[in-house]
Amino acid sequence: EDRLKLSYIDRLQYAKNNVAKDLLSIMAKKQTNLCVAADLTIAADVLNLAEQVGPYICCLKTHIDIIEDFHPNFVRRLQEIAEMYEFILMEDRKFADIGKTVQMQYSKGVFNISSWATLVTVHSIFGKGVLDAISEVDLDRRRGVFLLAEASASGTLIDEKYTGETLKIASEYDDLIVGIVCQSPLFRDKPGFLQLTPGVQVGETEDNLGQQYNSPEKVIVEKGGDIAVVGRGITQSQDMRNEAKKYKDLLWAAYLKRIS
Ligand code: 5IU
Repeated sequence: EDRLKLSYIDRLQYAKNNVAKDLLSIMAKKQTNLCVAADLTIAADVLNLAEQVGPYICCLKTHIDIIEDFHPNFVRRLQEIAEMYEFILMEDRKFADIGKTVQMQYSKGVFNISSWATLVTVHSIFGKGVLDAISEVDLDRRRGVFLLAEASASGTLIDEKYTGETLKIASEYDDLIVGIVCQSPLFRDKPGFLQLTPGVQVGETEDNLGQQYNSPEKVIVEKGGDIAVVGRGITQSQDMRNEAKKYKDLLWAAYLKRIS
């Protein structure tokens, strides 16, 4: 089966990971394949963003280590908002170290990521040990990983071999892996995995620090994205709620076009 031609709801049966199933259900129910990157540095601003875009997203992606006034109450409130609007929290931590260190970075420290982030991102550069480490922490099987196989940055050092080997690892860990972060229609034969694609903005092609953008339509129809990540396209808007709705509608229309 070609995942690019299947509806999100029809892909539920192929997903092995519980969070992947939840995510696909939410996407179908709310009719959204939009993930907002909450790259703001003040806790109250992130909460405000979450409340405004909540109705239009399937996932909110955080970088918890950029918050200047972090407090455990902040993530508790974020969890409440996520529950209220039915979206999933993803910490874009991009874990990259030996398994033991990642295990501590995941479940210890000030941020205690495993206690609130249902999804996390992981680099494949250190191999399978990292995934074993996260699996050991995830005892109740309600957590998931997006594994990085490509990057949106110009001049990324990731090559085809790295991408291919990353996909092999993902297949071996399909109970933990929810999907792949990439920029092209990889793993078309694996409908149980979701493709998360950042680098999405209307009317921009790049920033001044190496980020490269594609349009919502291109990312979903041509590049194979199942979930598009939009950061500044929404966070820098005067009306974040309205902008999120616009992106949601564009991305959903592109998805309907792709599966038709
Ligand atoms: N992000 C990327 N590109 C990647 C990966 C992650 O942009 O290849 I992997 C993250 C970085 C940022 C968000 O949090 O996605 C994109 O934000 P903007 O839409 O503001 O560029």
